[in-house]
This record gives sequence, structure tokens and C-alpha cells, in this order.
Amino acid sequence: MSNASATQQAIEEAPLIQVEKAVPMIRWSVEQVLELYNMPFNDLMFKAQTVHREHFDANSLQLSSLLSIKTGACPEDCKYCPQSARYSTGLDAERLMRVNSIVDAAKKAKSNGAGRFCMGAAWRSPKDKDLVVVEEAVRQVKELGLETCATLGMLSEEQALSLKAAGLDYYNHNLDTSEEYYKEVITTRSYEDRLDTLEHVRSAGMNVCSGGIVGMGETRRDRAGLLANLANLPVPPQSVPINNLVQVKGTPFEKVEPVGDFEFIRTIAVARITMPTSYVRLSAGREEMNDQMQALCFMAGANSVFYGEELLTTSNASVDHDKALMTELGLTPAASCEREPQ
Ligand code: SAM
Ligand code: DTB
Ligand code: SF4
Repeated sequence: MSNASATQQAIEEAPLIQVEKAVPMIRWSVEQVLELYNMPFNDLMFKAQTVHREHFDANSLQLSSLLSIKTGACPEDCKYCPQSARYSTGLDAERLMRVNSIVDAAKKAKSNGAGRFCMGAAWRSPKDKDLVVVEEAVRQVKELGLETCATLGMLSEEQALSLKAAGLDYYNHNLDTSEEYYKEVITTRSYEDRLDTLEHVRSAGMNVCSGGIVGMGETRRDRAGLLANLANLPVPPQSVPINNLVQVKGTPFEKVEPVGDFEFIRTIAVARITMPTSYVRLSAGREEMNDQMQALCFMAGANSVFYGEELLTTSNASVDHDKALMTELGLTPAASCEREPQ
């Protein structure tokens, strides 16, 4: 059992007086998170929108563009992922890109209006020789005036410090789901491994981007457990991506029953309420959502999206469509997260 789970169990079993002394970091029990989920929809939306307005400009949207800088042939067995070498998804593996090609993609993202550029690699963890290349890319992307983010798998303390020294602003590493459901999703690295990487990122002084995936066959309690674990981190993540599973042919989760739209919107609202000052990102799966669904997610407190024609290996909502939707809803791109939340 990980620290997060042990802490959760302690808060649920111990008398209040002991809990306050023993585990001062706990902010949300799973039961409290479930109570939010169980609220009447209108009440939940009102609460989420109220919390959102206390901390953010409600009409501002943070835009992050993604680039897969090393694609496929990943040794891990994440059952949702088209990049795992264990599943036949028809994906062509690609080596680590050259720095100038990465920077060209970043320039294009900036000219489209993105504020942050996120570089993703299909690694269990980066090799130090590859990290040198990523760090040079980070330096050059930063010089364009973009915020930088990377998602490269597990990081050691030293690797996190080295990325911080190169100027990396955010590191994305998702908890993905509850600790209980995690073993149904990934067996090649543990929940504890993930928490350790988040600790290394946090102590190196980088912003943490961590969230999860909805629609992998998990229960509402698992979704509540994921959000409680994120909210109870020593510092809640500055950025929380909520992905709706992209069902990719050939992956074990190809045919899992999706969650309903209202359950997804509730998940966004509960993330907003439990992590009031975090950016909540409406992430993968947006291409399959209609405009009204996205608008409800923004009303529930999502204030960030992945922006650009592609996620890592699958397609995203188009830039033209997103620009039109933002105009329709009166949403303007957030300039820089460093100036927000208010
Ligand atoms: N390999 C690194 C790692 O796993 O830490 C970084 C890249 S990995 C693709 C980043 C995240 O993308 C995963 O943690 C997962 O949450 C998300 N993801 C991957 N495949 C997805 C899918 N089919 N649908 C939704 N999210 C997905
Ligand atoms: C995150 O939470 N979602 C992004 C990003 N972090 C790296 C990735 C989504 C990947 C969707 C499947 C694909 O395109 O390969
Ligand atoms: Fe590899 Fe990351 Fe995909 Fe897991 S999610 S298989 S670690 S690329």
C-alpha cells in the first residue's frame, strides 16, 4: 500500500482528533469527494463555477500544444496506450526528434496562439544521453517565449534537477486512476513509482502537471480516489489534465464502455472544487465531444485544453474549430499561468 492509500485509510478509520494530529496533509477523503459527485447536477455546477470564479478569470483558457518527440516502441504495458510495444496498434515507431525539428513545431504552435509547448516521449524513463537533447530543446523553446512542459516517464531526483536547470516550467506525470484500480491498467511500474517522480519534480522546483484518464472501466469511487489522491498531494498539482480515454484499436481498452457525458462533466466539476487553484485541463477525447459538451466542461471549471491538430499519436479538435468555439463562447487565451490564478 502506498503512502497515499495508507493516509486515506487512516483518515477514514481514525477518530477525528487523531487524524488531525497524525495526517495534517489530508484535504479530501474519498467519501467527501463522493459526496460532491452525488450532488444534484445543477448544485454541483453552481458550486464548481463559484469556486472557479473565486480563483480565476472565468473567460480565460490556457492553451497547451503537444508534440510527440519520441514515438512508440515503449516497453511499458499501459493498457490504454497506443505507444506500448506490447500491443499491435499499427503505429510506426520514431526515434527522438532533432532539436531543430522540435523547435519548428514549437514555432508553429506559438503562431497558432498556444501559450505552452509540451514535449512527450514514449519512454519508461529517459536515458541521460537523451535528456541532453530534450534539455537543449527546452532552452530553445523557452527562448521563443513559450512556457515549457515535458512528459518523459519516471524521473530520478538528479534528472528532475537537470530539467529544472534547463528551464523546464512543468513536468507532466499522471496518476492515471485510483491506487486500487491502477493494477488493472499498468503492471510495469507502481503507483508508488509515480508518486516518487512527482516528489522529485516538486522538490526540484518545477510545476507539477498530473491528472488521469476517465473511461477505462473504473468505478465512480475510483475516479473519486484519483481526485482525492491528487488533491492530497503535499502541494496539489498546478495543472490537472482530465483525459477521456481515446479508444485505440489494438489496445486492451479498445472496447471498454465509455463513461456518460454527465459523469465526465461531474469529474471536471469535482476536480475544480477539490483543487480550486489548479488549472483543470479538458484533455484527450475532446475531438469526440460536441461544442455544448465542451461548454459545460468549461462551466464546470475546466480552464485549459490541449490545442493543436494532434495529441501525441491521435488527432485532436482542429485549431480552426477551437478558434471558432472560443469566439462563440467569449473565451480568450490565458497569457501566462505565472500571472494567474488571481
Ligand atoms: N511515457 C510517458 C509516461 O507514460 O509517463 C509520457 C507519455 S504518456 C503517453 C502521457 C499520458 O498520456 C499517460 O499518462 C496517459 O494519462 C495519457 N494517455 C495515453 N494514452 C491515452 C489514451 N489513449 N487516452 C487518453 N489518455 C491517454
Ligand atoms: C495528458 O494527460 N494527456 C496527453 C499529455 N498528458 C501528454 C496525452 C494524451 C495522449 C492521447 C493518445 C495519443 O495521442 O497517443
Ligand atoms: Fe509508454 Fe507512456 Fe504509453 Fe505507458 S503511457 S505505454 S509509459 S508511452
